[in-house]
This record gives sequence, structure tokens and C-alpha cells, in this order.
Amino acid sequence: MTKPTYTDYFFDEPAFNTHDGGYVPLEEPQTPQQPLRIPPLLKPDKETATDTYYTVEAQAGETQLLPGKKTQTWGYNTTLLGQTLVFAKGKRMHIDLKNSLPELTTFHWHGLNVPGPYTDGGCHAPVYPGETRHIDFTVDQPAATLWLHAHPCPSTAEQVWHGLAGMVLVTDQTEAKLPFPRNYGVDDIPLVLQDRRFHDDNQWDYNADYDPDGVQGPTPMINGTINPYFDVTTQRIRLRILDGANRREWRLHFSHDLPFTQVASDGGVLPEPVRFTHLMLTCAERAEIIVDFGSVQPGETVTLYSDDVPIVRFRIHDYQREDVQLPDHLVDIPDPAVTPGMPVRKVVMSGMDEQVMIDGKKFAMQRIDAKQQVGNVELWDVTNTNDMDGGMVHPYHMHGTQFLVVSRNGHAPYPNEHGFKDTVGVNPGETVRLKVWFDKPGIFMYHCHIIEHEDGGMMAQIQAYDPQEPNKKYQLMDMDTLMNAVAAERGIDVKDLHLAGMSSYEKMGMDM
Ligand SMILES: [Cu+2]
Repeated sequence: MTKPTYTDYFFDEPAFNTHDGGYVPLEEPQTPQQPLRIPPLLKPDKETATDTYYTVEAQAGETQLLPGKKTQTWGYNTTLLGQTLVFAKGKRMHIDLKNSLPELTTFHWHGLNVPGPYTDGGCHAPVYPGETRHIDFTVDQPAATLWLHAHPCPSTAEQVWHGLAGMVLVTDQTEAKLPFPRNYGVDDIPLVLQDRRFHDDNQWDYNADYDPDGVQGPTPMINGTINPYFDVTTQRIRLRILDGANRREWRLHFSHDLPFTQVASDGGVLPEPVRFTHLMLTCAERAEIIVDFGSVQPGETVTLYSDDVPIVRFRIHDYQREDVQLPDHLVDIPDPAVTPGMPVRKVVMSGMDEQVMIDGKKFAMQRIDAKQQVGNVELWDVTNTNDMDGGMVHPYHMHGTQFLVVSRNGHAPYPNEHGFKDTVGVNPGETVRLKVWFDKPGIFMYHCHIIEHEDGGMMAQIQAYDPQEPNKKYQLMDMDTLMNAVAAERGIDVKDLHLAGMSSYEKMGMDM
């Protein structure tokens, strides 16, 4: 039986970001092409058969992005983005989280199955400038492409914009047996898709570009490279694509309408490979795709576009011919039964601009919005009440879980939504039903991953509890502590401090 090749983006076209009032179209850079930066693999401080020790340092620096002046940037163990971490399933990780930035930050492991709220690294796990926080955890999930980013509410968006986003690769024995390219940097390539606006002297200016519906820039930045090319030396390559933008959706397709095969989504390998010519990613989503250049002659260039703007050029060199067929079935995805007697939970994402909320409320760091027992399997109905006329797709993300997408408005999920996800785009007027369970206890955030929406209050938090300790108390961050700390770091009076996400609360006459 021949498998279909899907040729559409699936999401609702009237809700694409191109229709936003504040949409900033991508523009092809006019600067010379440069080799795609490949984030180096972070060397462990120490490694044994069972344990791995890393130091992850958030640092400020400058990066040559454009000809002329370097750009002030932030990164993890580098000046921009991050060195890539590898977590082998089953191993015990010991990580020093070192903050060498001038302000407090947090280290959030997006998609990682670890306890909350401190190991997870949301807003309750601040690391103050000059300090180090230590975390330990056992890698307890299938192979996947995850990421590390800052999450200090309400400055998450600004810190990610500065560059705090790194790749995390979970490996396991199941994925290792599949016929996927996995030679990192050669045929297994992370691809962090972002966009920036360059101001005077090649600098970024988050406040100048601020938009409560998400900050955008016209210049595509791929792995921290402007106008990149990649030299292809194998017939097939695997791209681990992350939408690492604050707001931008990426509608990806190759020149010649070259088809490609998606083999993994946010939480790991898909049950079956899915063939596409077009793929849309919303903020924070990941897709691993395998591109076969077997029909392309050495010397040619295959271009990856988002809408009609080239974002990466793949220069095809001589390669050894191979004839690899992906199996029809890749991995088994468990589908546990819903715990009897549990009502369907409802989550409503509403509003645009400063009005964004979840369940009619803006996020409050000290308020627990929901509770779910660890191990219970429950249905969550996540609704986007925006209307199709002027509404947008809100990428809904949950910490502490990899969920399954059950349905979209009662219909089957998209063909690439049959594996584990931690972020799902919800169309205007749509209810996406999820099957959600937590393996680890803690406080976990759930929110829109348009990062300015998240900072602006489209976020809530759940306590996943061990039945032995249903009312366990955690020390939670609060606005006074946060504001006083940031004001002190900046050497200003707290009453003069303004963080971008606060404006959404102020405009609505609400307290953070
Ligand atoms: Cu949103």
C-alpha cells in the first residue's frame, strides 16, 4: 500500500500569523551566506557508566552575526543559544546550573520528565547572578529532541530573545536501532528557527520591538546564523527542528517540492513515519524530519523555505548512495486507559494582546490552579476561544508531562500527532482533547508558548501530587521577591522597575 504524502499545513489558514495586524514578514538577508553554525556537544565534567555530570552556565557575550559590529547576546556555555546536551535514558544526571548573567534566570528543561517545580526550572527555581543551583535526576523517557530555555516569569520572553535556548537530545536503545541518521553535525543536525530585528550597530532591542502578541523580527536566524548554508555529504540528513521563536510560526517546505519524512515529534519517535511536502510548526514545537537527497545531483542546492523566504540552503556534495527504507512501524506508543471516574478537565485560552488569559484569569505565581494525582490518566479539553476572524493559533504547552493528542473538535488529530507531544497548536474556535498524566510530583506550569502571551498571563499551574502527600507545600516565587531582586540587580528603585510582561496586567488593571 502506498502511503500518502501530505501537502498542506493542516492549521487554519485564516489564523496564520501572516494575518496579524503586527505581523512582521521575514525578509531574505542581503548579507553573505555563512556556514550553518552547529552547536557543539557539551562535554560532561565527568561521566561513568551510570552517571553524567554537567555544568550549564548562562552567560553574556557577543556574537558575530552580521558584518561589522558584534551583537550582544546570551547563551548557555557559549555566547548565543547553547552547547547541546545529551541525556542517555536511564542515566543519573548531576547538573550545576551556573548563572553568570547580570540578572536572575531559571533553567527550564522543556519536555523533560522531571519533578517540579525546582528541577523542572520554571519560575519558582530562580538562580541569582553569581550563584549556582544543583539538580539531579534520572533520565526517564524515550529518545527525543528537547530544549533548555530561561523561564523567569514575566521575563521569559526577553531572556529567550537574548539567546537563552539550547538543544537537549535524549537517547535510548530503541531509537538507536532505527535506521535514522545520527552522526551529529554531519547528517544529524539541530535546527533552531528564530527571527530577530537588528537595530543600530547590529544590536537587538527587545523593548523597542515589544508586541504583547509576540515579538518578531524580519531576519531569519537559524542556529544563531544569518543566511546559512549547510554542506550535505550524505544522501539522507535528519533535521531536529525547533521553533525557538518567541511568536513566529514556520511554514516549511523545500525547493522542488522535495518531500520529507517526519519521524519524531516533541516527545520522541512517532509510531509511523509521515511523509510531507509542507510542515507548519508553532512556537516550541519540535519535528525531526529525514530528508532524502537521492533525487538531487551533487552540485545542486536545495533550499528550505518558510512561506516564500529562503532560510537554509543545502549544498549537495558527492555522497555515497544508500537505499534505506524506513519501517512502516517505528515504535509503540503506550495509550493508557483513562482513570475511571475522572471528569474531563477544561482549559480555556482566551483573548489577544494584553487580554490573554487562561480560564478567565491571568497567571499568579502563588496560586495553584489545579491538582492531579500522579499516575492518574485524565482527559483535558483545551479550547481556544479566539474567533477565526483576527484570532490566532495558541501553542499550548504543559510542563511535567508528554501528552497524547486525542482529537481536534472531535476529529482525528493531524497525521503527525500520534506520538508524544508537550506543545500543541490550538486553532481559533477549536477544542483539542488531550490525554494527560504525570509521572513525577511537583508544581508545573501550563501555558501558551507565544512567550509574550505566557509572560502576559496566559499561564496557569497545576500541582501533580503523590497520594501520600496530597497537600505538599512548595516554596513558590512571589512578585515582591522577584521585583526587589531584579531592581537590586539593575541598581534602580523597585518602583521604577518595569518588566515587559507586566504591561499586560497593568492594562487590564490586574495585579501580578
Ligand atoms: Cu497565545
